[in-house]
Amino acid sequence: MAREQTLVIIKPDGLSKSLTGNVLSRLSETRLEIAAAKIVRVTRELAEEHYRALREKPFFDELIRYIMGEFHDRKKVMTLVYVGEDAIRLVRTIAGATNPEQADPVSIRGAYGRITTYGVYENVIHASESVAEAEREIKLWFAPDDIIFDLYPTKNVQAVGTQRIWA
Ligand code: 3AN
Repeated sequence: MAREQTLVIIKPDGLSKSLTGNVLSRLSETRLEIAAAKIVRVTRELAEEHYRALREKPFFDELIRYIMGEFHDRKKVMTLVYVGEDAIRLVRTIAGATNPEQADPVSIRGAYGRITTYGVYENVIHASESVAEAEREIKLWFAPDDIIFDLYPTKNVQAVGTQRIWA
């Protein structure tokens, strides 16, 4: 088994239902290590890039609005990187199947997910599905310095333009 990393997103329904603690407790059963964590306000650009493989799906627009928090009072998500042996499979097993009605009732999605009357799967968390997708997603959501390990090669570039710092 290989040491892997995987991206987890606690989606707006998870935050709105105050499930963050429960979800993190369930994920800690994996014994994986958290290497990065942050709260993010999701822009349309970020959402569309994250779900670009689903662009042609009939539920794409609703999915984008869901991850942006437009259906919830919490317009934010919590994003984490978990690292360790077999990380992708371990997290996806605890997450459960994509459809919350078909997910193992003991899984996170089975216990806390729902299908809304407008047909969106509100399934509480996202978990990367492969090594390649994990790399793409982690690089999309995190900068190298947000993560405590050097997971992928980096390069130094000269900063250009203005930067906002604490006053
Ligand atoms: P997973 O998140 O399990 O890898 P994907 O990547 O196929 O599944 O789907 C991404 C997200 O799109 C799901 N988490 C869910 O919110 C939504 N979704 C997937 N399939 C459907 C569907 N048939 N109807 C409505 N929403 C869906």
